[in-house]
Parts: sequence; structure tokens; C-alpha cells
Amino acid sequence: AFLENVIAHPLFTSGECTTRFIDETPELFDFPLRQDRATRQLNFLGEVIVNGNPEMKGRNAPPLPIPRPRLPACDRGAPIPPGSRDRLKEMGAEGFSKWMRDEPRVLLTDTTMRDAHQSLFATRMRTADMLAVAPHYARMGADLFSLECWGGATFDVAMRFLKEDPWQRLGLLREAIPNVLFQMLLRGSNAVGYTNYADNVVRHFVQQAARGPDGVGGIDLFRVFDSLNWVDNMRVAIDAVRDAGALCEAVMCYTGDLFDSSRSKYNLKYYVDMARALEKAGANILCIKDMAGVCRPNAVTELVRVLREETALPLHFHTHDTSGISAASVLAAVEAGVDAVDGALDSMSGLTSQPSLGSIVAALKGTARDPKVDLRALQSLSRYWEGVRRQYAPFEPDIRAGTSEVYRHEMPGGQYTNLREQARAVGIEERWPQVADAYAEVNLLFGDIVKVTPSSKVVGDMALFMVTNELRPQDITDPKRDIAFPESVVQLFRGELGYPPDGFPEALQKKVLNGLAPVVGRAADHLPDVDLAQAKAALETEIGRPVSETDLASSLMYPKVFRDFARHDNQYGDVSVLPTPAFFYGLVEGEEISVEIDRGKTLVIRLLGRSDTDDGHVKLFFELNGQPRLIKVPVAG
Ligand code: 3PY
Ligand code: ZN
Repeated sequence: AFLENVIAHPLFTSGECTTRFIDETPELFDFPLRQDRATRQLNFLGEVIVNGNPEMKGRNAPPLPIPRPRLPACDRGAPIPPGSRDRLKEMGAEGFSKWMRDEPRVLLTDTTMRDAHQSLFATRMRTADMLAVAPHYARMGADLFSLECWGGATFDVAMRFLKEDPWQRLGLLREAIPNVLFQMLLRGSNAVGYTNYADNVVRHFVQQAARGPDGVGGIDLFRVFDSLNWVDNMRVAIDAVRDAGALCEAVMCYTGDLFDSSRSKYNLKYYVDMARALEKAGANILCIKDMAGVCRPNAVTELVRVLREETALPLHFHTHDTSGISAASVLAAVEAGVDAVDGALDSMSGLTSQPSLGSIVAALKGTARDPKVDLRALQSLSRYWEGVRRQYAPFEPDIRAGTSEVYRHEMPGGQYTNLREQARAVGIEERWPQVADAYAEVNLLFGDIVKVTPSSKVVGDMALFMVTNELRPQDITDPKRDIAFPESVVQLFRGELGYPPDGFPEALQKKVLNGLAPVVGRAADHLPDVDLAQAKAALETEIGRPVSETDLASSLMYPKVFRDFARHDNQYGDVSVLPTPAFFYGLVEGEEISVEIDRGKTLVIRLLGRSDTDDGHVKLFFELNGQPRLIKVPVAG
């Protein structure tokens, strides 16, 4: 236990400990009476088997057992070919950016491990499923431009629902895939949260993300956006990314319709001005982020053509397939000269996710922009994801086809499944079409704003509020009608997320704020820097263990979620190593799983049977590495 404490201590891991480390670090001698790791894993499994994973409340488990996803054939020990990350190391961010612009091939990003599952099954994909295939990616996907595998909603969902450490995911993936760029989605001053953070918290977060846990290496390409397209709210993040030596991809969120003269706010000039401002702010790459999937082929053609003329930066196009025809826009963007595009591997594509990467590759074969990647390799990776996706069936909404309605409601693909979740949680899932209509109405009430996390969450909150309270737009604007607006709406109109370039509609702002003063300038300008050393010390005292810089970053982003996660981790240990069906659905009698709790240390667990007791417990009979083990689980009230 002493050695474990030493190894886990942040001073030791940072390499900054001196010979006085042991004398001056009394907590090294704290040996809490903790159950061993195997028992804690069995306790967790016991809880899930008897009481269910809390995440499964109200959902039906798929028929069990679920067949194990089949990994593609690949020599996991073969040398790893050089990839885009090696190129970045060689050229530096600026040289890399020039290389991108001059490259005739269109470059491909695979979003499977971030946006695709965020958009298809509420961000629930677990580390274990990513890690299993990571060595294959390093060898079979080495031609890819980048893997979007972190950030966005994955950060809080990992801790909140999956009870795993997002930093650990990043570090383990990094170790397995040293050659391809890792890309994350960063919400500017909102970092990976839903509100502005103090500038030094954002800087600290970016530093940690670029370094990775224990300095193993982390994110190489940060896609930075602001939920109201407000460049001033992106500068701190942009500077931090550049200071870290990583690639800074700055985003223009695409909204509305470039060619709709009745809605001229988001016209070509709007994007050109923004692109110029981002280039000046220090971007290495520009992203057209079509988060809802409403950027029509003619619009993207014009944008790419003009933006490539007006700036010296390479362009990256991101879209969602909610309409069912987003590949037309991707192909149009490629034809117009876009430098990189996003897609998801076939089995994780379509619907609210990205268009199919494999089909994009096939469609461009033999053209001047042929991406020249190994399509067969991508297809076999996709077959693995198909098996993985089956495990998450209860988290998929019942959407079977593309829908042209997206052009009206403009809901981001990454929000769609989450908002449906929220609707389900408040018991109005069957009124979903009304929620979608209300979403479009709220957008107009709010002055036709950019809708992307977190502004989209506010629009979603308001839409749910209107549907549950049977409110129409005229009720909202009626000066004589009192409305208790949701907290997030008040925050938005106060400017806590920033402001759209033309502000919010004045009359509604006045009504929502009800006498509250709006924030002047950037909200983050009013947030004092956090004393990081003090916050860390306080956290260590509170949770009774040494905390790392990445723990600190998690706690600064999500204080309560992090503490709940730390408590869970203390009680049950690292449950990210459990196979996904066992984590969500428990084990069926006779089922056996093997769980690698540490490198080279594997537990073989089999559920032999169960019996109910008359004192409100269930006895579970396990076999652990061949030895019988009994676990008594209280039945939850
Ligand atoms: C996120 O911020 O999580 C998004 O996916 C925005 O598109
Ligand atoms: Zn997206």
C-alpha cells in the first residue's frame, strides 16, 4: 500500500519529488482499509446484476448475451507506420498547415470515437470498446488525417454516466495510437462545459489536454468554436493551443442558408469576415462546422471557393447526415477544393452522425482528389464498430431515416439524441415532433442565433419548457404574461455565454432578465483567475487522496460530477475495464468474462448462480479465477 501511494502521488508522477519527499509527505502512510480490486469489481457487478445499472432505468436491455464484437485481422505486434502525427512533429503547426493546403488528396477525419457516438447513442461509447481496436487503428488507419476521439460531450458523459476517467481514455488511446493526429472539440471559453470558465482554467485545461495524462501525449489538433460564433470568446483557447505547440483549427459554425436573402444575417460576408478574424487570431486551419447538417451543396461550394481565396489557411468541412443527403455537400466541398473532410466509419455513419467515410472514399476513387486510403482496411474496422454499436442499442433513439425537417429546426446532430433523452426524462418523448417545432420557434424568438453547444442546449431547454407548459411563441413575448424562464435562458440573455454580433432581441431580453443587469463584454472577463494550487490542495483534502493535474482539470470543469465519479471510483475501482454488456446489463448465469484490471493482471469472473435471502439481500455466487466467491447485495428500495 505504501508503494501504491508513492507511485500515485502527484509529486512522484510529476518527477518533481526530492529526497525529502517521503519525510514531507505524510499522506503516503495513509493506508485506508480498502477492499481489494477484485472484490470491488465483483461488488459493482453484483449491484448491476441485482439492482441494474442506474443508466438503464426505463430502458430495455437487448437480448443477452450479446455477441462479442469481432476485431479485424491485423498483426498487433507489427511496426506502426508513420502517420499525420509524425508529420506534425516534423513540420510544426505552421509547416503542417501549408502542407495541408498544398496536398492534392482530400484528407480524412474519422469521427467514430467522438461525434458519431455522441450523435447516434447519446455519447455512451466506453473506453474499453475504443481501446480494444486502437492497435488496429494505428496499423490499418495510418493514412487517416485525424481521429476525433475526445472533447465535446464525451468529457462529462465519461465521468457522469460511464464512471470512467476521460483523461485515462486519452492516455491509453495515445499510447496505442502514436502515429495519427488526435483531434478534440473544444467549446472556446466554455472548454468542455456548458458555461464560461475563468481564462486560466481554460488555459490549464488545454495544457493538460495537449500533454495528456502523465505527459504521455494527448491532443494534437484542437477544433475550437464558440457557440455564438463570437471570435473574442475563442481567443484564450486559440492562444493556449498555439502556446502548447498543437494545431489550432478555428471554427465558423454554419447556420441558416447562405443563399436565403430573406435571412441575410448569415451571408457570405459574415463568414468571410469571421474567417479573416480567425486567421488573424492565429488559426492554423479553418473549419466550416455544419453541426446540424444544413449546409447545402451550393452553399459549401461557394464558401470553400471564396474562403480559400480570401485566406491562406486550409479548410476542413464537418457536417451531419440528419437530412440523409449530407454526402452531396461533402463531395461538393471536395470538388470546390476543401482540404479535409469529416466522416464516420460506415457502421457508425448516417442519420444524425457524419456521412459514411467508406462511401466518400469509394466515390472519390480515381479522381484528382482521391484520398488514397485503404478502403478495405476501413471496412474491416467498420465491421468491428458494427458489433460494438449493438451493445448500445438501448441508447439509440428510434430514428430510421433521414429527414428534411432538419432544415427547419436546425438541431445539431450531436444534440439530437441528447435532447430526445431529456424529453424522455421529463416524460414527453412521444411529443417529440412538437419539441422539434418548438425548437425552431425558440430560435426565431431568440433572434435567429447559432445553435451549437451550449447555445443549442438553451434553445432545447426553452423548447422543452414551452412544450411541457403548453406555451406558444406569442405567450413568451406577451408583455402581460409572466413567464418563469428556465435558468439557462436567463443566463443566455444575461450574456453569460457571450453575445451574437447583433445582440439579442431587446424586448425579450428585458422580459427574460426582469431587472437583472446584462454582463458587459465577455463573461470570462468578470471571472477571477482560479488559484490552481489552492484548488488542488483543497480537493486533495476533500477527497482524501493525491490528485493529479488532470483530476484538477476535471474538477474545475465539473465540480460535482467529478466528486461523484471519484466516490464511485473509490468504492468500486476502475470499472472502465469491464466489457460493455457486463457494465450495463450485468451477467447472465453461467456467463464468464475476463477483465484486465492492470497490464498483465486479468480476472476471470463467472456468475454461477444467485439466491434470495429473507433479509432483503441477494446472494451471488461467482467464480473468480477458479475460486468460489460469494457476494451479498442489498436489494435497492
Ligand atoms: C459539442 O459541443 O459537443 C458538439 O458536438 C457541437 O457540435
Ligand atoms: Zn458535429
